[in-house]
Amino acid sequence: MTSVREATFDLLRAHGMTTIFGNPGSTELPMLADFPDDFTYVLGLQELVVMGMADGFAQASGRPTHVNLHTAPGVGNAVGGIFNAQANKSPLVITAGQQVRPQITIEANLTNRDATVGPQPYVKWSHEPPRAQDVPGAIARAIHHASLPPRGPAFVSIPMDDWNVEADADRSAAALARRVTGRTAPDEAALADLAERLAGALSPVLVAGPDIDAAGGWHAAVALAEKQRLPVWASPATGGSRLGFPERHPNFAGVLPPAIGAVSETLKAHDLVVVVGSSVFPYYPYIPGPLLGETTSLVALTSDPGEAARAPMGEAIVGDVGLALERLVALVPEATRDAPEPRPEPGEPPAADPPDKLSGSQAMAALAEAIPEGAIIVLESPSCTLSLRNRLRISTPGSYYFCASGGLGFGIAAAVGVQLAQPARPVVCVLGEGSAQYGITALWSALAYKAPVTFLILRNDEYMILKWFAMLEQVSGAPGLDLPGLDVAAVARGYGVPAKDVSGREELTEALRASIAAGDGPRVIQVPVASGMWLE
Ligand SMILES: Cc1ncc(C[n+]2csc(CCOP(=O)(O)OP(=O)(O)O)c2C)c(N)n1
Repeated sequence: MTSVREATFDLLRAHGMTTIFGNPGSTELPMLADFPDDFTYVLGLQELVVMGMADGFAQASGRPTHVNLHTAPGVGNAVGGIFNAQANKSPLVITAGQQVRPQITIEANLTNRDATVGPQPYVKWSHEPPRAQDVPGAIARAIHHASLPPRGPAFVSIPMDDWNVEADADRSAAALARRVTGRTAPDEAALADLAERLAGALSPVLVAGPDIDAAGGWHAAVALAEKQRLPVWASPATGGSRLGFPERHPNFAGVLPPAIGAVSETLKAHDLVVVVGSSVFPYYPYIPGPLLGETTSLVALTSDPGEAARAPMGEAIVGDVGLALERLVALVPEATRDAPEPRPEPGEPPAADPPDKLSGSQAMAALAEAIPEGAIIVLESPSCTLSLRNRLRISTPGSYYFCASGGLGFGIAAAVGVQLAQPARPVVCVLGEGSAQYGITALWSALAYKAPVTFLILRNDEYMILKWFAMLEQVSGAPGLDLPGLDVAAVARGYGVPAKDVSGREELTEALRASIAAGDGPRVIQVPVASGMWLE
């Protein structure tokens, strides 16, 4: 007899999903019994970091990834991470344990009441199979939901007495054999019209978003910008989970500001804005203004019908952004307009005043000096986000991950997942000491699974970005914005992770170089930085 558990592992194996991220409880043990040798279980010590590790792994591998959570309290802890994974368009297949079927109606201990409601509305599909024999088919369906555009998490709740039931051989075999693809080409006539409008525009501009990277459209985006001589802005950093365009390219103009008024102001000199692979736009904070300049029109190319529908202005063409870009490159003529002026190189970083600590910009300059070609950055440092983008000018695909929802607790965990998916590439995770706390337990997983991530902690003793928001929102006297005495290096040592405190710029550069070169396990480098928002 084949059990539901065996049929499910066969299904996961057939989809190459042999790495499971989880935190187990009594309701998951029947699934984990006789765990197959060809599978790897990556233990996270709290469900938010389980989600973050799987999110990083899914994005950096490009594959659907299985997360196994404990029943209601585990799912509850994970909800912030599910929200993040949805914003990051991460294809996660989340399963959670549930009471045995005979005890759900009487609500025995650990019953996940209304199990499918908990993760809503942050999953694409939420289900508890009506029969044990439906478990493999339900997981297959979750894999397809998670993988189809827009990618995102799907959820299946599984009663713990289902795993040893005899599988329905026919249904399991049929589910295992199915393949579903969703790479759809956009409407040819709409693309041809856009190509014509691009060629005829006086001053068109491209806005490159994260889905270009996820869709493998990076080279086509470069080809389009070069052929049409387009200046290229990155979509606002707030929603920029990945980079859609090389930031050292001469056509690259910078990162769009995230507020309504500032976006339209920045783009107002252009008569045509083509947004690719981004929502229009991940606005935050609210700074009112016109959505676009009076003479500007906008066309968005997106694989996400939701993004197309909810944009407040402009037109949208739905389809795979990689295919759309390749087709547009073929359709547009070589432009004769002047190529855009390249951005100046970043200058000397501004110092702090008084200069008793490094400024965030100086810390980012040290990182830019130390970072080798091909390294991957995972970023969760709100006051240094723009400085990092400006100084590192990352120019290879798949080299930058940031949480598009703004939910903290992604950074450390995602860096571990990214490193496990990309073992040959150095990973550096840049964190504010406040952000680091939400996912701090992932340091244990980094060590346990020998993920040689360099964690750079920028210690400014505060929630700097919230002080900046307080200024913007004209809020004074808010409590809870200072973090005195928070020593992440000491906490890291408690998890067994080697940690070093540094202070000067050269010392920081050297420590980063040494840690990246060592490559034998995670290391933490902590540097005090002065208070401030570091933009350059
Ligand atoms: C889960 C979650 N809780 C709270 C917040 C609100 N929040 C946004 S930024 C921030 C502070 C980050 O502090 P730190 O990492 O030290 O960076 P800094 O702003 O000092 O650069 C907080 C608490 C959030 N974004 N996500």
